[in-house]
Amino acid sequence: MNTKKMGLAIGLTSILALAACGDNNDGADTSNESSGNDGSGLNEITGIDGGAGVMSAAQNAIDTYGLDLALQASSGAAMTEALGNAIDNEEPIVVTGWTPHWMFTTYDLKYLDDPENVFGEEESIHTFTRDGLAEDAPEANTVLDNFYWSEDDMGEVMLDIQEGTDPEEAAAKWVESHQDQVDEWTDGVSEVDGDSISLAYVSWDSEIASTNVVKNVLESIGYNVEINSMESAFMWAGIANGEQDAMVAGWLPLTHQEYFEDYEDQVVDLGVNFEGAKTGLVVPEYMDIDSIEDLK
Ligand code: PBE
Repeated sequence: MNTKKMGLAIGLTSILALAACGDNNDGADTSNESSGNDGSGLNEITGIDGGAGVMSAAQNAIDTYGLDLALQASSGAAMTEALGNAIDNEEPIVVTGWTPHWMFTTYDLKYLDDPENVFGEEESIHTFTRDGLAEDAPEANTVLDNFYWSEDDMGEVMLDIQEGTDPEEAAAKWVESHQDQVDEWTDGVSEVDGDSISLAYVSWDSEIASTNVVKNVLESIGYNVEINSMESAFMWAGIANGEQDAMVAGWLPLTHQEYFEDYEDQVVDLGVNFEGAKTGLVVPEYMDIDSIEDLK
């Protein structure tokens, strides 16, 4: 109720502001839908799945900056498709984005400045296991603990998948061409004989890449690995209640802060597998705005 009223009030304010602009504009009647890429024709932020941390952060941004924009939930795939279509037509668009992501390689994009720091600073991606995995599957636990890679590494797998390679195959290709690095993850680990292990993940492009690589490496030491795609809330709950063995998709300190606080005592944090991750509102370079404040 309150947010709606506030939205209406902000909507009216911007109409009044536009009217005022018009007066000073030598009579030029520029519709706010037309020309230019200053974001004035936008009425929504193109989001991803509702359970993603970047979606709560985007809603926070709308509230904090008083934006008259609706947050549209969809999926990672639908978001990148909308982004690609907008770019083909040089239309304005703002999406919930994150790094690492192939979209920054494929398109000219920029993060909007976030002076209120709603999206936080750089983050790390952590590996988590269920309680007891270290005792039940020490070999897998060691590999999971050792798993660590860079933005270039993940980028290679992500881009390959984006260009049409099957995720399992892209992961296998990467493992094959980075055998030295993978050998460090499996160093001193003995082989197992078809033991089962499950990895939970969410179908975000970054996590499709990392989860498939870890699956490949665990298979190479004899595990029978099942990867299970689900919503973030189920991923965290699954590790906490022991239904899932592990995941490599915990974004901290901010993006998954709420999930982490809920399950901190029921999960095992094996530490960082990726540094320099980031989330924020992302727009094409051709847009004439630089800050979230410019979306007002
Ligand atoms: N992401 C990608 C996730 C974490 C990984 C940024 C979309 C999220 O927002 O929860």
